[in-house]
Amino acid sequence: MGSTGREAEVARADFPDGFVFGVATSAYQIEGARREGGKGDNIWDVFTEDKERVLDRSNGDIAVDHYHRYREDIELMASLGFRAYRFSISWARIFPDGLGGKVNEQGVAFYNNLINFMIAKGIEPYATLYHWDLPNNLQKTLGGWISEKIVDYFALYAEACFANFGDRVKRWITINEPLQTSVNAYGIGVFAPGGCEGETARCYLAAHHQILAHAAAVDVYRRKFKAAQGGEVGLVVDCEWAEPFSEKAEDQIAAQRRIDFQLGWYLDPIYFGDYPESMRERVGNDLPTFSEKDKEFIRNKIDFVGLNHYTSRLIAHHQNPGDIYFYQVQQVERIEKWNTGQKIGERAASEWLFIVPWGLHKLLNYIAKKYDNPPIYITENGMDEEDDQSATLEQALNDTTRVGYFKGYLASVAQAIKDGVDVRGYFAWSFLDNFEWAMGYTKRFGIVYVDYKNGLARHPKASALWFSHFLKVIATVCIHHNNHRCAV
Ligand code: PNW
Repeated sequence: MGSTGREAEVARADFPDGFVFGVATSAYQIEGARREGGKGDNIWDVFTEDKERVLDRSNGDIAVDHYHRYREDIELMASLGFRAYRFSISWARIFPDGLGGKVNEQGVAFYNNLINFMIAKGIEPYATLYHWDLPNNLQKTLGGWISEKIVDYFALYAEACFANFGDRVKRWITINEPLQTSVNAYGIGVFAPGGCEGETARCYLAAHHQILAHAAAVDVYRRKFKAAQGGEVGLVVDCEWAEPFSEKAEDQIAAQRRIDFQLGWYLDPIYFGDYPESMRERVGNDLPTFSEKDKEFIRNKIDFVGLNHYTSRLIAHHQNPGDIYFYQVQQVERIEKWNTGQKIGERAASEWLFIVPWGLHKLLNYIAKKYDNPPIYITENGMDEEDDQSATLEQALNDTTRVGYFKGYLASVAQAIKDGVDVRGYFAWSFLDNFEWAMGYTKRFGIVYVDYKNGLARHPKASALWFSHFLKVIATVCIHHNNHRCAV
């Protein structure tokens, strides 16, 4: 413990044959083409019109222009050796006003082209239905995720996607990181649509309706599509590992509570039928209740857990932490240094992101134990560097810290698999540098560099080449041994 894990060596052969390696992105962060193809505005389009919302006053109007460059992007992905791609569908391209009346055929055509091209290049599509880009009309007319009506609109949208793309897409993700939408979008308001601090109950309502919407989408899939299409539907949750700051019982309990407030908030209702007891105790009446019918409905409506994991924190009990409401109510303090003064890990560019590979190993074991070893896909894992305007291209491509990050975290995944955790795939975040939400283009999470000053040209970073080598070494070995089972 305490080691950065950067020395860890890891090989493709440490993972089972069928293990999936891919890259991930999301629509608003890469597509651009805000007003093309009949797309309606979404909440990020509108939120970013207020320049103060984003650090560099930017937006995703053009982003990295993936809408027009998807062929080049998929070709690069395939040439690097990735065999899976997690992308998201922009709701407002399918239903521009979100109401689910008539599908926008141009939007369907775009994703058909994208999916067909992917498959032609040997890349399996993993599609996310909601990665934070709610049709603005649903925000304006209903209040978005605050309204229970959103559940029906989401189910209509999900159904349209299953009907149009489900013959080729076999892995679906309903919602990306409901926690971020609840806390950062509807609670604190640093993400679209922007909430207002103080209206504390909003985040619990947004969470509640996301859980119901997820279940409604899975229900539609199971009733109408599963038999013919044979795919699977999961939910993507994000969770930092919470390492107790000390041996003290109160810190041990606080760390458990911290995980309840990230992961249990979403997975406990689905696996066990209700919110964690630790949340009920602290949040009280602000936490909505599930009716018996709801409980029955949401129970086990999940085929796999998608886990987005970036970092870990030391957690101590604190009676009254001077923090935002959401942490105050948890009575936890999030700490970055051990009591020896040593940092939990090297920091990436984002102020919340410390490099702690061993945290993923612990978190995977935690999930397996708590939820009876469900199939898990790591749907995002990665780190960012600052957009350094003074760096040469050569310097910018030499992302050795990220190579170390991937080695350490992949070794941690391999370890968890050896422990018996049912991890089936891993997706690096992100394929491309992109619009990093409230941080705009100031942070670069890509394994492929995007040259914002030179026509958005793509250049693989050292980490992309490292990954490519990692993925291809096994192919060479297999061909050499004429072993068809592991040929890629
Ligand atoms: C994820 N945090 O969000 C998202 O799914 C991506 O769209 C995003 O680009 C990526 O992580 C990197 O930020 C998170 O503050 C945003 O702990 C913030 C946090 C976690 C995840």
